[in-house]
Amino acid sequence: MDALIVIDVQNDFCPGGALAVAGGDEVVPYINRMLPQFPIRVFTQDWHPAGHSSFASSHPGRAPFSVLEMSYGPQVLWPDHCLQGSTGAEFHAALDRDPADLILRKGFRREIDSYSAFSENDHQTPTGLEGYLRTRGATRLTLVGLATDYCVAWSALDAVRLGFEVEVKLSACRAIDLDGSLDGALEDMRAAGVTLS
Ligand code: VGL
Ligand code: ZN
Repeated sequence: MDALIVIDVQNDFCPGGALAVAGGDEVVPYINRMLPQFPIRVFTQDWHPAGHSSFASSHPGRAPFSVLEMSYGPQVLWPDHCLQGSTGAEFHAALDRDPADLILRKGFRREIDSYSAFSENDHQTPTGLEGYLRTRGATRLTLVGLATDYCVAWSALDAVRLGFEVEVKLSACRAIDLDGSLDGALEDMRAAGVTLS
């Protein structure tokens, strides 16, 4: 069975948001049209507490978009974004949210980031999404949303590792593209067996 996974289509990743992705809002009409075609629909929501360790503001002297070595590996430090309960954390107003079967929040632990919808950035702590999708009978996943080179790519790579058949619809994704991160992510996804369409 097919599932559509809509990654982080939230105000802060759209133009005017705290971590705006160029053209982020352009994916919305495309995703709205795709939703009715899938029997299983999951939305993810980046959902950080104040003082989250992925925020540059939590590390005095550190600039946004610099990289800090954490216990679990290198972590990009971001501008404050997707604060729990904030307008920036809400889904884009034009995104049809009623069709969502499950809304999965991630990145809610202060000390660790979670790009992937399946596991936190230590690649060990599960979010529970694998169990949800398996018990619903999902075998094939289509991923769309923001951002191509971070949360979409990390989710796609985890999904392949977990044995799902994975397609990323690039026309319904937009990238942050920090220092070649988009090319790197596309290459990693291709090498892992993700279908890019
Ligand atoms: C994301 C950076 C920080 C994403 C989330 O949704 O791709 N990127 N938090
Ligand atoms: Zn985040």
